[in-house]
Amino acid sequence: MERIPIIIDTDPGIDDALALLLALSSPVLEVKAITTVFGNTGVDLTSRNTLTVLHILETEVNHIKNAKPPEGDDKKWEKEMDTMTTVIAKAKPIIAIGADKPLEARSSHGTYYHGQDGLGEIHTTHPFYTPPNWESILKGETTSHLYTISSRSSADEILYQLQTAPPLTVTIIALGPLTNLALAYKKDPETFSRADRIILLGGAVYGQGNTTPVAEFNFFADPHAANVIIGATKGYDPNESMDHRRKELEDGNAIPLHVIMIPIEVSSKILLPKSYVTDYVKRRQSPLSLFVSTFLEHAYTSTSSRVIQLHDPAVVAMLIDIIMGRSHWKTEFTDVRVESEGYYTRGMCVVDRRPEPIFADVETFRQASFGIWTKQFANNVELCVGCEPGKVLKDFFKGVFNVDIEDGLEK
Ligand SMILES: [Ca+2]
Repeated sequence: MERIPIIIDTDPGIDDALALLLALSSPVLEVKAITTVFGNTGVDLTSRNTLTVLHILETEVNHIKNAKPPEGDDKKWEKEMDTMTTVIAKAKPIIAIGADKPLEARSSHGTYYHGQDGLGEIHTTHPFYTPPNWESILKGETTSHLYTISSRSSADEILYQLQTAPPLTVTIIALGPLTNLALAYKKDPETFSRADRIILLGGAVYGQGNTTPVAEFNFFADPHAANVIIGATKGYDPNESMDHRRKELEDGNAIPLHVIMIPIEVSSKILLPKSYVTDYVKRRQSPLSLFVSTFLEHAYTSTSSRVIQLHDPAVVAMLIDIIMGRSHWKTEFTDVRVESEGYYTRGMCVVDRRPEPIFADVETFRQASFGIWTKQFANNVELCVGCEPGKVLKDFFKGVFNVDIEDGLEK
């Protein structure tokens, strides 16, 4: 099967690290670039965590190659190991370092959950996981055979990747504040709209936020950037043919973005129980499983909970499901607006759920509210409204750890 090229914009981050592992292990995805951004912690540390994940994967591949297969299962084991090691070894993505602060808002980090270093203080408690020379690697002074450090910023690297790939072929996976994407879009909307689609984790649309009563972390962290990207869906028509969209791009026009948005109400239903980490992950005693169970321990402890929510891996899982033709997700095109100016409502998503007014001239009625709720300003986001959490969890375990669980339950 041909692999789908993707750019992952990310702020690792505990669940970002899990999402990266799922993407890099997938035989249907080709990770062209990983672009880092501030968010869960500062961008220097989210970049260090990105390198750390890639180094651990290499250690894991070497471990697998030298390991003995379980008795009586040689052939199946060999095939699965061969697939996994080939996919990971092939990756060699470009890594670019991006924005360290939001476009306009005051900076805010998610260290209350992710730890000061973004990975549950793993670099302090287990310093052998930290790639040696990570600072000189990020400065481009030391090279690595696992990845290439870009001389461009994240925003410029996103534009470069989109410019050099055929139009409407690259999917952007956005797992952090949308600052890099917004900078790229504002700089060159024609090139940015060559992305096939953007799938993002962000926003609280139906219920409560996880950072304020009404805002999810990524949208809160940079509400203006969220506004830029969600606002760029204005006029998106899901029924428009790819040929027509391609023609518009060839004529040098920017086209409305196809944004698929997974809000926190959906991702928070995908729960990873602590007992699964103990039973399926830690027990394997491989470099990757020990690394993952170490930073997850911090997440369970900091929340005093027996489950954690798999927000960011949901985005990667959804793309894999789309490619595989699985229907674990339900979406609806919706006019979502993002509050960027509010004091108490920064990063809040607003959807007009009122029934259609009874006036004969609805647009004139809507003009009364400064005209901002008229059709002219309507965004068109493909909003995720539900998923099958057990199936997503099952695919996550199979993809990252090659472990079979049955629809979220032990097999
Ligand atoms: Ca994230």
